[in-house]
Amino acid sequence: MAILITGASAGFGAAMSRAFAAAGYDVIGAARREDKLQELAGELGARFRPLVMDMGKTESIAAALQSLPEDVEIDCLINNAGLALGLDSADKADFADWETMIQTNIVGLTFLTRRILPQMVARKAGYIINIGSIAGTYPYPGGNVYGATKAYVRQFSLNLRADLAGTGVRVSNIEPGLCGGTEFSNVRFKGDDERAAKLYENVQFIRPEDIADTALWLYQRPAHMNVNSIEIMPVAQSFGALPVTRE
Ligand code: 8X3
Repeated sequence: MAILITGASAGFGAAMSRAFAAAGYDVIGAARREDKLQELAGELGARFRPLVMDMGKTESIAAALQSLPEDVEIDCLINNAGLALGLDSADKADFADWETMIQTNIVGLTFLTRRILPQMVARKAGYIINIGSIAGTYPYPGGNVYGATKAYVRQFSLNLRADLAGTGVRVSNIEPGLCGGTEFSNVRFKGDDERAAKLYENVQFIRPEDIADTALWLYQRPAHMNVNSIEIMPVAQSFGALPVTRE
């Protein structure tokens, strides 16, 4: 039995790989960057199997799965790979960025889930843990397509539960808010590391280890218990009033 974690080369994915391996589980860590995966393999040893996979390309996902030994059973799929690109308003955003987010956050996640589910249903056990976002629930300026992809992940998670009734397969959506210590904002701001760093200045943000703890806690709940969704913010982040435009 193994835990398949996408986006394992950094951030939440690397932290979850560490947490699950430390808890004694075999981890298959999937990502594009083989050198990063090999580094993690060097650190985690035999419990960690690197799997080179580009979540933005369904052919790459299919080929990576094909390369796994036939007897590998995946008991938990953690759909962590995903990205935000840009924070421009919808009339100015780069459509290619939108396509990339849709391809990775929606199409890749959906394709991989569809490929893994039959073996879980056949075993009448398994767990899909999706990494959504508070952006899937709360709109914010510039969140446009990123938030929409995460709203998809939220509803897909809930609808999976409807389809999987009676199979014993569990589904949870973890919805993090402001998290530091990942490449998320460096990717979003396309290498403008100063802008990314500003977001986390003087804030006690959520850390990848917090999300990893949560994923492990979910996985270790008894088989009869399903947490549908879990929304996590730093104490420093809360809600604002809805803006009103006055004439
Ligand atoms: C990450 C949280 O608030 O940057 O998904 O969209 S946020």
